[in-house]
Amino acid sequence: MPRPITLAGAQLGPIHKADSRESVVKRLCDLLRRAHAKGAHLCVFPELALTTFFPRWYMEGQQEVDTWFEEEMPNAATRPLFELAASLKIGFYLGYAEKCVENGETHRYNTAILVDRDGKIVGKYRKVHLPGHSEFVPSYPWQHLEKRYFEVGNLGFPVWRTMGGVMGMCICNDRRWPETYRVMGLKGAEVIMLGYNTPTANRESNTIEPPHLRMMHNQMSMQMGAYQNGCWVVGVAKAGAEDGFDMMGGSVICAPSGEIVAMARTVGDELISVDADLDECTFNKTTIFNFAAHRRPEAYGIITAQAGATPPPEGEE
Ligand code: ING
Repeated sequence: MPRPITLAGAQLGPIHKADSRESVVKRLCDLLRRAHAKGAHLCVFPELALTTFFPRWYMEGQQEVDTWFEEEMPNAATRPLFELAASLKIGFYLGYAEKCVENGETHRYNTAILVDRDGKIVGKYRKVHLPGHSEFVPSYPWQHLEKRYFEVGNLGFPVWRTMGGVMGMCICNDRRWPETYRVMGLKGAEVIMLGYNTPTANRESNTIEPPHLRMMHNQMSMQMGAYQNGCWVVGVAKAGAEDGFDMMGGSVICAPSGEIVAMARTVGDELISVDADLDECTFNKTTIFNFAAHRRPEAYGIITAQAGATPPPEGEE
C-alpha cells in the first residue's frame, strides 16, 4: 500500500570563510520554509552545511581549525533551525564538523545528524570515507585536507526507523563507494540521504577529468546506489564559488528505479523536491535485488578481508 513522503533537497550556494553561522542558518531556515511550501516531510541539507568547505585550507594551529567545529548540537547558532523545523513538522539532515569528548578524549568528525519532525535528533553518522590528504601539497591549487582535520567515522552505516520509513545517511565521498549503500541496503534502507562538497574541476587536470565527467560520476554514483539497493537517494550539494573555489551543484533525488526525478539547475540556494512513495522500494527489493534470494556472500569475502587490490603477480600469463 502507498507510503507517501515528500522529500526535499536544500542545495546551498557558496559559504565564504567570512560568513557567520548565523547568516548561514538564516539561509537554511529560508530553504526550510520553501520545503514546507512544497509539503516536504524531510529536508536534506549539504555536508558541512554551516561553514565554508574549510578542508580546502591548510591550517596548522588546532585553535584555528577548531573555529570550524561545533562542540554541541543544537547550539545557539543552530537552535533557530531546530525550532523552525519542529514548528513546521519537517525532519532534516544536517552536515557539520563535530568536535566531541568521548571517554575523556577529544575527537573531530565530519558528521551528519538526522532530526525527526518534532525537532529531536534521532540519528548521527560520521563520515567513513575521507578523501584527500593530511599534509600540505604545494603544487595543488587548493588542498583537500579531510584526512588532516577529521577522524574516520566510528559509527558504521546505521539506519533508523523514523518518519514512516527506514532512513540511512552518508556523506559526500561515501556516495562513490558501493559498499556504503549496500551496508544500509542490507539493513533495509528506504531513503539514503547525503550532502556533498565537490570541486567542479579536477585540481590536477581538466583533460583527465573534465567537469562534465565529474558531474556524471557524481550523479551516476547515486543513481546506482538507489537502483542496486531499491531505495530513494537524496544527494545535496554545497555549490558555487566559495572564496573563488568552484564547487559543483547537480543536487538530485533518485528513485529506487535509479531515475533522477528531481535535479537542481543552479549553483545557488535551491530547493528540489519530490512526492515520493516509499512503497516504490518494494519492486527492486523483492525481485532484481531480492538480497536473500540472489546474493552469494560466500563469494564476497575479499570485500571485507582487505582494503587494497591484490592482482596476480607480473609474468604469470
Ligand atoms: N569531496 C569530493 C567527493 O568525493 C572527490 C572529493 C572529488 C573525490 C572528486 C574524488 C573525485 O565528492 C568530498 N568532500 O568528499
